[in-house]
Amino acid sequence: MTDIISVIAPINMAVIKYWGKRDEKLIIPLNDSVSGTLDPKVMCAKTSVCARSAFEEDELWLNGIKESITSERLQNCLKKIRELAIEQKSVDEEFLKFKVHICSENNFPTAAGLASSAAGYACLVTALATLYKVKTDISALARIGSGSACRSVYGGFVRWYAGSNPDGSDSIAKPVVDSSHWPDMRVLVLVIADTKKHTSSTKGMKTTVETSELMKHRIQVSVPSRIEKICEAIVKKDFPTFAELTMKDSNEFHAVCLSAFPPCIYLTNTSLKIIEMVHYYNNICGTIKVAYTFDAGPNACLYLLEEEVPKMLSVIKYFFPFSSEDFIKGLKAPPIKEF
Ligand code: 2P0
Repeated sequence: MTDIISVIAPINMAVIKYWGKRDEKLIIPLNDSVSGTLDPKVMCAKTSVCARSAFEEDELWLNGIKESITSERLQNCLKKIRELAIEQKSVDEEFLKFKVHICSENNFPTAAGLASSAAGYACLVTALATLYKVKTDISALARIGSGSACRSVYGGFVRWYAGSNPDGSDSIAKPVVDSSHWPDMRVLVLVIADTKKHTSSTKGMKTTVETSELMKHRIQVSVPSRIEKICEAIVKKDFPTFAELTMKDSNEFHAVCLSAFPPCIYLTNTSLKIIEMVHYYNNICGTIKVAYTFDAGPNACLYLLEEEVPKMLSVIKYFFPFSSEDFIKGLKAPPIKEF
């Protein structure tokens, strides 16, 4: 039997965005958020961990390249899991002295607004918790690594509760519905740029919280008014309501980013053209058939039902006749499935 634990975790695409923390260190958000988890077979992170007496140091490899393991977030995750293992006496004392080697890779662009840290940390903490045999809420552990990672530990649609406890103990993710609930839901990811974004989400949200006048309205009024409605729309499989709320939240999130000083600009001209294209299509259909949403990057994520996929692909090819294979490749995103 091998002593290597390997885990895969999918990315998630928020439909009500997380943006802004009430506690930077514990990664506790200012607002609840909701996301759909994608099929891990196509866009996922894979992490393997192993602890052995022969290892001299904790070490980390990311996409085949040796990286420093000193990142505060990574250290916090390791520390927390080892503390839980001591508390729960889940492994023997000898094992706790072993150093750990971590190998993680993504099969999609890293840090280009495609939730790579979410999948990465969801994987990492699940693998480490398995290695150290600890029993705990995995979403809370993942949150310590990267906020949105807590939503990637469940399939289907997931809600991350901001919670109100100062220690973040109630800031956890829970499924809204599992992946079998809406079987014809599809996600198309349009890869516009696979380069690293210039303002990280962590930095961007800090600047926004500190400087944006519009942020207060988003946290106090807009998000609370949308969150229950979108969960209800998901439960009822009410696509037009779901889609309208998704687009409005994406638009507001980017407006809020633009109102930061200096502004956080994530959308490009191509992103804006996609927004126009979707509204053009929905207008022709006479009802909302497709929803766009953009994270902290230019890549578009389209939520739509399976019957719309061929029609939407034709429209995309009409609007973007010179789109490269890479752009098209992104269109083959799978249905949301259980992770
Ligand atoms: C989300 N994003 O809800 C939002 C929408 C980006 C835009 O969660 O500082 O990488 O690690 O908690 O989780 C990206 O933020 O930031 C994100 P940290 P994270 O998906």
